[in-house]
Amino acid sequence: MAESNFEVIPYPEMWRDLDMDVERFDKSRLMLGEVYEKMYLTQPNRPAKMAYFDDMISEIFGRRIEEMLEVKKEGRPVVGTFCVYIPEEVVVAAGGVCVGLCGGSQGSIPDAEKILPRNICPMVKSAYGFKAGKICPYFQTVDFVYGETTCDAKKKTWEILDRLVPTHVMEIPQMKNKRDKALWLEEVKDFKDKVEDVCQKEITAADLNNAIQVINNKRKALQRLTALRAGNPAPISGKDALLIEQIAFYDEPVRFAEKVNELCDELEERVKVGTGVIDGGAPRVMVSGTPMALPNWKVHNLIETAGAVVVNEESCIGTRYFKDLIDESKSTIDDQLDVLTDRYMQIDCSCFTPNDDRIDQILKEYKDSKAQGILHYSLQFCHTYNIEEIKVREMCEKEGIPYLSIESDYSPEDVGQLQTRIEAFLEQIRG
Ligand code: BJ8
Repeated sequence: MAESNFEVIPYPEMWRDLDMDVERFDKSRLMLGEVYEKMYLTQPNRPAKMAYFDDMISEIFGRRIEEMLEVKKEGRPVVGTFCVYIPEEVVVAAGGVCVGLCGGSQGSIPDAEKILPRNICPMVKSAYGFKAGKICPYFQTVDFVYGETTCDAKKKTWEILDRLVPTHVMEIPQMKNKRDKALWLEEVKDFKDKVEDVCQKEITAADLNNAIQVINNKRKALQRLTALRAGNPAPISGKDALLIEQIAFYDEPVRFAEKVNELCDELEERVKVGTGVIDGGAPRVMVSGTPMALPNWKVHNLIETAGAVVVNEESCIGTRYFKDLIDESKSTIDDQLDVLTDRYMQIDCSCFTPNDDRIDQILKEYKDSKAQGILHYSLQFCHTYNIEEIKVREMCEKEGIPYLSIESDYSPEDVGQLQTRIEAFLEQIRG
């Protein structure tokens, strides 16, 4: 195999200016480059248009941060988030950047465990640890963080995180009745006020309408990508699709949509002529459950290394983020916020009760993606997903869908055991 020149580019001076632990962070940079090269660049028959997304990873700690610093210099807001409930349209309407913060790596967990309990969700610990250890340039760049009250681990951690970076919290309702929507609408209005406050600019109806279109276009591009993955043989690997979904949370949205659409043009051609990344007879798996923040590629890598392909992610990194759009026809701020709130209320996170729409949605996506089995993935200590898993399993039993449920964290310790279970699951599909 030809030697690859892949590198995650270092920006030590900029990191120093951002008050980061440069020496330590540089080790993570090297590690990310090695893992990426091994997991991504060795995949056979990748679409040529993945080059843009490879470049995004190589510039993940540099160019995009520079762009965000430019935005800040101009007095526009840079807001960090951890949940797809935070309405990014409002930030974009203010000319700002909404960025999903890091929370998918084992490397930052020891920093968090110096203060947080060990037995909470790894995503929460990882995110907190990135800030505490000063090892995430995104965390060091944001004006403030917007958290939410989706789960106990998150909502209590925001109080502690606020000591390190200004952290505001939106109250997410836990049910979907009329009064819950009314509460959520008030929260969205407060969020808009806060963003306006930071940038000292009033968001107009024209601003918000434009932002709604920008983010709708991003979501439409991701919907198009998802639909193409139904092709057999699969025109793109699940790992590559997951990577694109992860990049959606930090790339500039107009450019990102354009690049995803260019990739989709290539995939359309592939589907037409029957070119795939894997043989058409390979097992097709849908992954459902908790989100996988970058660089959490563990489960997809295990599935695809075992000779199968992932064809859909029913999670907040996947379809839950982009399946719903906002009505673009409204011309007043009040009406726009109303339809925006409607769209966000459709997100079927397991923090809601009841949440049976999610079970119907999983079955729909299973059929649409032409999957042959469902792997339910839950992060350790995520009570809502772990318990909702019961209903997902029951639905799969009723529908005769091959099913595997796994609970995992970011450490490599359970890789051997997961591999054995995934191989047995794939045998069941093949059988
Ligand atoms: S809308 S899924 S992004 S909350 S996995 S931190 S719930 S203990 S991530 Fe999520 Fe918003 Fe819901 Fe989506 Fe808590 Fe569970 Fe951890 Fe979670």
